[in-house]
Amino acid sequence: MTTSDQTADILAFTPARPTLPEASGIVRRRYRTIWISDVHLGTRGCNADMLIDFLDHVDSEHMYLVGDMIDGWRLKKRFYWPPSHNDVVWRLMKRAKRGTRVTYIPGNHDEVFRQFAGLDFGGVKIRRKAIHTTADGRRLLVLHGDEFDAITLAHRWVAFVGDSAYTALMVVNQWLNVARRRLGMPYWSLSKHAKAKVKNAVAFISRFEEVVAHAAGSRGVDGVVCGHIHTAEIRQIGDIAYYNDGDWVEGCTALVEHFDGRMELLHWADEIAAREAASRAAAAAGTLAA
Ligand SMILES: [Mn+2]
Repeated sequence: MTTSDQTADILAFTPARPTLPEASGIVRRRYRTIWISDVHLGTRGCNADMLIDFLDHVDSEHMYLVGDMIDGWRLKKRFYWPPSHNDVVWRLMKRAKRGTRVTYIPGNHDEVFRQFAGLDFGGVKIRRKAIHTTADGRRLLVLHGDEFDAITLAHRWVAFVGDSAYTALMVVNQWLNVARRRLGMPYWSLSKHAKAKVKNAVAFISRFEEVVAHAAGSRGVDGVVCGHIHTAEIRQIGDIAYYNDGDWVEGCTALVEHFDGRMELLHWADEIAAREAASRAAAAAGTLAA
C-alpha cells in the first residue's frame, strides 16, 4: 500500500459524524485568525484529545494549517489511526463548511499533499505558501519551514523530535499528564529536558528563526509564520516579526490573531488547567454556599 493510498483511505474513513460529538453549550472564543501545525496525526505522540478540546472552544474567520498535520512517514511504517484522529479531520472539514477560510500548507511529513497545491478540497485551499494580511495591515508570509533545513541544520533537532525514542518519551509524557490531571496537577512539559539532550538544539533553533526571518525580509513582507521545529515563538528579528505556532505533539500551542491584528500564542494545556481550576473553585464555592 502506498502512502497516497493510505492518505485517500484516511479521507474516505472520515465519517459523517465524529466519534466524540462537538462540545455543546460552549461560547467559543473568536479570533480573526488561527494557525496550527505539526499535529502529526497518525502517531501515538499526537495530542488529538487536547486539539479536539481546543477546536471546540475557539472559532475564527481564517485558519491556517501550517504543515505536518498528518504524519505520512510514520503511517507508512505502521498504520495507526484511532477515532480521535478522524475527529480532528472531521472538525477541520466542518469549519471550512461553516465558512472559516481554511488554508492548508503541507509540510515535509505530509508532503504527499503538496502535489495538490493550488487546488481546493471541500472548501480547504491547499497551497505551498500563503500571504496573510493582518487586521492592522501587515503582510505575513506563511510557510511550513522545512525549506530551510539544509541551511539551518535545525532538522537535527526535528529529527530527534521525530525519532522513536522521543515518541516513546511523549507517550510516557501523556500518561504522566493524565495521572497529573487526575491529581489536579498542571500539565508538565518535557521539552526543556529533551532540548538539553540534543547538543546545540538551542543554537539550531535560533539559527532557524534567523534564517527564516531573513528569507522573509528578502521577500518584502513584514513577518513570517511557520512551524516545523516544534518550538512556539513570537520574536522580532530585525524588521521582521517571526512567529512559530509550535506543535500538538508536546507543546500544544496555537498562534492567534485578534481582531485588532494583535498576535498571541495560546498554550492550550495552561488554558485547560485554568478552566479546571476555575470550575473546581466554583464547585467549592457552591459547596460552601450550600
Ligand atoms: Mn516539519
